[in-house]
Amino acid sequence: MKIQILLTSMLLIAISHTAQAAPTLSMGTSTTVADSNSILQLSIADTDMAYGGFNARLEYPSCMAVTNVAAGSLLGDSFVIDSVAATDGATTNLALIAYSGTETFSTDGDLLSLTFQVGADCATGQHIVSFATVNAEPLVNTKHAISNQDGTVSVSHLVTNGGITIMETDNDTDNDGMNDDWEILHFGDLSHNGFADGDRDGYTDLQEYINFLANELDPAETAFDPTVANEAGGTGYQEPSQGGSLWILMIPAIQSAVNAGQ
Ligand SMILES: [Ca+2]
Ligand SMILES: [Ca+2]
Ligand SMILES: [Ca+2]
Repeated sequence: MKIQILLTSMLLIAISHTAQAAPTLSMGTSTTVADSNSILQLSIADTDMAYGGFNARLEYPSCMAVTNVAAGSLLGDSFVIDSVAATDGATTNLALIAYSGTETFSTDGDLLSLTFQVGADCATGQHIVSFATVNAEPLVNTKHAISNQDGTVSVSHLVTNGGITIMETDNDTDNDGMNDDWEILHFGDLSHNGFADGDRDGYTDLQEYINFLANELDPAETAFDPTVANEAGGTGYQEPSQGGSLWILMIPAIQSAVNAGQ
């Protein structure tokens, strides 16, 4: 009942629309394996004013469940966050609301961090996490809404869907310890052997994969990605060689060895 009262009181504002520039609510994406946890961020971009709250109803396959909804970096302590899930056949709906009578958010960034439990029965492939496109209630906007600073006006906005891609397990044809789907996702092919550190962040590609598999975040709370520099200090971190990439040091040595063998 609590969520319905909140939704009704907050979302009546969504009936009116204004000509404000359009911020965008976006669901993040992730890649994981079945029977694991995966975190997606609900973020906002193209902000140009102060906002007092928002609601959204997300839809995703019922083989996944949201087990935690936490405030993102944009929401201060006074924000009330509430959610309720309902499963309808093969799809689950999650109604979310976050508002504060005193604080606002006014810059681009993360609003909520959602932990998805990906069931062992989830098929491999892409699973869309989408914003609802129809109202569940005739009198209020249950799809999604963003309010202005004092909650009196609903702001025109856009939404971008996200999703979770579930990789096949036991899919490592080149026997380098890294799932082939994960390699192709990040590198485009299977040419990497795990020892390189292409993003020069102190974690080898294999270590990035292991940390990713363990749902581990780096010290900046960012997911591991072999193409994006992660914060130093996480599991497996090793100070990168001074003067730049290990590759820069190794390639001349490899080249000279090749030449010597010719
Ligand atoms: Ca592989
Ligand atoms: Ca790296
Ligand atoms: Ca990285």
